[in-house]
Amino acid sequence: MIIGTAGHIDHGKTTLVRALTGVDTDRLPEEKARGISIELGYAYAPVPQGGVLGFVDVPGHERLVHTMVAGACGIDFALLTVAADDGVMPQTLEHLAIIDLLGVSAGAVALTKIDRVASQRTQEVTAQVRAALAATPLAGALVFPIDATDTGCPGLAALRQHLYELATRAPVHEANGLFRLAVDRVFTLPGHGTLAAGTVFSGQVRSGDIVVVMPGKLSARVRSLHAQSRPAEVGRTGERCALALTGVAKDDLARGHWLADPRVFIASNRLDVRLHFLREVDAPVKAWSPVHVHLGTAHRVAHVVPLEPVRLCGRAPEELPLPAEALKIEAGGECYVLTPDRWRALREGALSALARFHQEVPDQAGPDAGRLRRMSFPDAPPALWQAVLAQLQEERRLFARGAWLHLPGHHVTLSEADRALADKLRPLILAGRFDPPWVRDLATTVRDREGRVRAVLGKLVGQGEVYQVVRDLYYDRDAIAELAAILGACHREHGAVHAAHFRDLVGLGRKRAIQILEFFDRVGYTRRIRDAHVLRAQSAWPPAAVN
Ligand SMILES: Nc1nc2c(ncn2[C@@H]2O[C@H](COP(=O)(O)OP(=O)(O)OP(=O)(O)O)[C@@H](O)[C@H]2O)c(=O)[nH]1
Ligand SMILES: [Mg+2]
Repeated sequence: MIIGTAGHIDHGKTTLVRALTGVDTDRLPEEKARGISIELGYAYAPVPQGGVLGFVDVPGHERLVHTMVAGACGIDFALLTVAADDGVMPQTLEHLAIIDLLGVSAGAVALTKIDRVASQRTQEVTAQVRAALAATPLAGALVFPIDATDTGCPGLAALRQHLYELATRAPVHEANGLFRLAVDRVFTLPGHGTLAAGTVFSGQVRSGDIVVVMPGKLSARVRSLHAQSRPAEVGRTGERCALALTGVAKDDLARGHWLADPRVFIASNRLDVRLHFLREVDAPVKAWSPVHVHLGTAHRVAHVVPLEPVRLCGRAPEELPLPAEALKIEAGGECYVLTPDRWRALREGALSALARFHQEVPDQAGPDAGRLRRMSFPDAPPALWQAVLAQLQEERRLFARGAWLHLPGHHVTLSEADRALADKLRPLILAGRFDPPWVRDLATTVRDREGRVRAVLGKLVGQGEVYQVVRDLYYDRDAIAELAAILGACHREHGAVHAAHFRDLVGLGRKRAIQILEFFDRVGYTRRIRDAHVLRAQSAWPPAAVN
């Protein structure tokens, strides 16, 4: 679990982290001299039940809010620190708002410096803090009265125990998705070369992996890594990691860069965002208003171009002209506004990914729409992707055969020997109807190698003659059409299709019934909603390629 401090300057954040971990995170001579934090500080403490508490200590100075945001961007838990003498102060509220905007919904409050005030004041400030938290996701956070200079203070022991308990119960981050880490610190160590540290936002990284430095596209190899301050083979989502890199120098990297799987990012100087205004915001946001953008650990100055009227706390919306060249694409009930460059990049990207696919697997008819999207623009909204493919089809630069997309001129050819084998296989598969033989059994019957049977069936998939429901299990197109009709009728009668019902209708085992339903989801005929499958709007069999 990564815990980030938050709170007004001088309220005891660094002192508290030192009391909890034994580490003084104010390392710079300037920090020592001025008695304030300037840079982000990092400290770790083992949890007795296993695991590690990671702390990111942020500065409270009002001019260092950008540093605070960089530190807070990867945290799971906010430790809001309020000094009992001062009470709630401007950066208490500002940091709280930032935590809220970052979506951090877990936290606790350390009410420090209780040794300096009478107990009545402690109660007063507790009430102030409760009021400040009331409208935020931290409303239920526990408040721990603490003297952070006294390591034997009972409130400190209670806070530590609370953090241990939360850390052992904290949900494990899903480590799926492509790797990306927001760099917040770059340094060198003798014998290790350049090191970059930060929180892993998604995926995982191992030593030996190639990562790119974005923006910029420099490649680096991960020589070794530390996760949560310990040597590790793999670093996962939610962990703070330091990567020792070869192929880049210290000056190639800085806070604000991402280290990522080479497929994650396309650098851009434009960004679509949904603006959420804090209650206190009173400044009008107009076309081309300058703003500070904090994204991960990066901080940039940018201009806003509102794409719809901006509503500010009940005031009448202001109207905004779009740039003259902006394209409006209506798809799937949404309106997407794109620059012509972006639209062109989506179209050309689809075509070049398809060309690559044909080159790599010439024996296959082509990918389906979802796969092509994942290969080229995994983040593109499916509805927008549908519009891209529809236009390419209209222009006859892309064609669909069943669910498979292909470029003009691409077709899968069957040799005479392939066709002879196909003519033996198809009747066997057709005879199996809803429970056809597996590749292994087919190979035995026709006395040929499994690999060859698989290859020829793959080509028949491309011709739309058979469908692969799961690996090594192919259904004849007539059987699939029959199953699609049963599914359609069941959906019309009940409004949704459940596995148990479908199993009874087709007379198969539960596992196979589910495999067939998942096949129909995959090819876009149906869509899964919790444990039911529903027909997509205007679904017909065979499905249109664009889904
Ligand atoms: N008496 C007393 N002093 C405290 C307590 N907590 C912090 N201090 C003192 O308050 C001063 C500021 O503490 P820091 O921990 O540096 O405060 P900070 O919130 O990290 O400050 P910035 O990082 O600059 O925002 C130091 O002199 C601490 O010794 C406390 O609970 N009791
Ligand atoms: Mg500090």
